[in-house]
Amino acid sequence: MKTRSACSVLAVLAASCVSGSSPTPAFAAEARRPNIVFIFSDDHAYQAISAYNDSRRLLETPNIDRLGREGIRFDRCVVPNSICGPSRASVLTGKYSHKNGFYNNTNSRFDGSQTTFPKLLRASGYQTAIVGKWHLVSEPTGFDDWRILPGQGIYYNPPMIHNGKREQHQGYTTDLITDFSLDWLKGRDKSKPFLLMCQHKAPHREWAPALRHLGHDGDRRYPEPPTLFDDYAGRGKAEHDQDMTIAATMGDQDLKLTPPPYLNSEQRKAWDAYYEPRNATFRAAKLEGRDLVRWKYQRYMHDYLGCLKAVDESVGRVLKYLDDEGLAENTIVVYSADQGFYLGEHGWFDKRWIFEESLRAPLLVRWPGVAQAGVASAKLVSNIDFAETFLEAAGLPVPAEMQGRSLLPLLKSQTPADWRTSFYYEYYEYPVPHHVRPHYGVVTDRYKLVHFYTPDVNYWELFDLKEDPRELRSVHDEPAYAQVVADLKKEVVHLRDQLQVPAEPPREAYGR
Ligand code: SGN
Ligand code: CA
Repeated sequence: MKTRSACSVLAVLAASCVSGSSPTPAFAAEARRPNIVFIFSDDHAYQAISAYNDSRRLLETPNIDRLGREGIRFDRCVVPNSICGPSRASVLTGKYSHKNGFYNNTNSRFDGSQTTFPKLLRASGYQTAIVGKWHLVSEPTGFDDWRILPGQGIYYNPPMIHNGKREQHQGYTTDLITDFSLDWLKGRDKSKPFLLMCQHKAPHREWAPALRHLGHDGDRRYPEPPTLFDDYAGRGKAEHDQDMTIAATMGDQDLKLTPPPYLNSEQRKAWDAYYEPRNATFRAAKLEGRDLVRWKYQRYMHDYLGCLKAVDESVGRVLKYLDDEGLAENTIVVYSADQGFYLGEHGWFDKRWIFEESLRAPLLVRWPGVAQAGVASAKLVSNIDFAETFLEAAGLPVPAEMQGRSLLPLLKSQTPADWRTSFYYEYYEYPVPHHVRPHYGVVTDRYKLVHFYTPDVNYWELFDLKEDPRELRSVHDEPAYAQVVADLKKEVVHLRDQLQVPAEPPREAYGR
């Protein structure tokens, strides 16, 4: 229940926690408040988690899958704005981009004075830390300890910023983020509950795997998605006009035809030993047309999935630590990513669209004794719900300004009768980097209504996921769907009103 304004919640909690050493009466039984380990990767497509049973079976992820076996797998966790920073801002604030002010990755800056769930947990006596990818421009607030990658971060030998101080590290970034996360856990004050946000850079573009994972697939030939050569017929100009295809947009560094600049000489040797002979074969073959796209797709999959091998190992190391320390029972472990990602569907990589592969993030939640084990939920949930879920789990009131809903009843398989059946989506960043036109729309179990509205391109589309799960044909203008269109247009208006979406986004929402 949303009871008080954010400010008053913070004020009450801060006032009751000033002494620091002795717990407040309300939270005297600290041992019973659950710890929270939030593992968040960047651009991890659900298609690349074996627990999600994608028909291509691209990768085995035994450690992430364990969370699904011992907890809940959410099959329709959608994001409000499918790119990195905006998604992270929504996780922290429980609010849409138009409310937290972080719209895009080109000119937004997170206002760290806002209420966030880590701040509220911390004020109530939790120890809080974030390690890894942050990507919100301003410095983190609400954490006792933060160690982040500057900007996007790099895959090897990354600089990091530790509580404001720049450090230089050697090694593979996913491993380092895991090491620092475990170090923090080991050094924490064991009398307090904790929140650890372990946030990977991987498997973000340019998909550079750990050296030990080069060749992880034994030169396997990956199944292609049925829409690898999509011609975008049945959809409008926005879909035709994007700049995110494997065919045209992927560059030499993405494809490892040129090595990344950040490797040291020893790393470079191992890198070249894997890529050089394969690149030579590729160059000699002088591939063109579809054969070239096919080669790029295979290289992309080797690299993207290779990155995920290390992410899955990281999850394994964290779970082992919780097991070894006897913490697993009283710790909520969440695995999710900032959005979905295209693995060749529609010929694409990247994200941004309201369409399924980019809209849906993976979400697995384990909370022994509370969350049902081995259950899959098809309910419409969102990362906008995370903040409220964690606050409720910690026994804290939820600020009225938050726009999600706690997932606690769903974890217990007690879905409230009035659980949401529609979700509002809005994407802004345009025209760079991928020329995906701004759009907003509404998503339900079965339908998706979307409006592209730039002056040069202005049209609505409707997709019927039951008849057309791959979203290849807009049925917006088909008479048989007139009633659905009318109902969903009403629903968009209703949701925009409820969420207080301004009639027009501010100019800066689109970025540069
Ligand atoms: C960022 C974006 C990617 C995008 C590149 C474009 N990630 O890394 O989606 O491909 O920029 O690079 S995000 O974290 O901002 O969402 S560029 O070289 O084409 O400009
Ligand atoms: Ca991302």
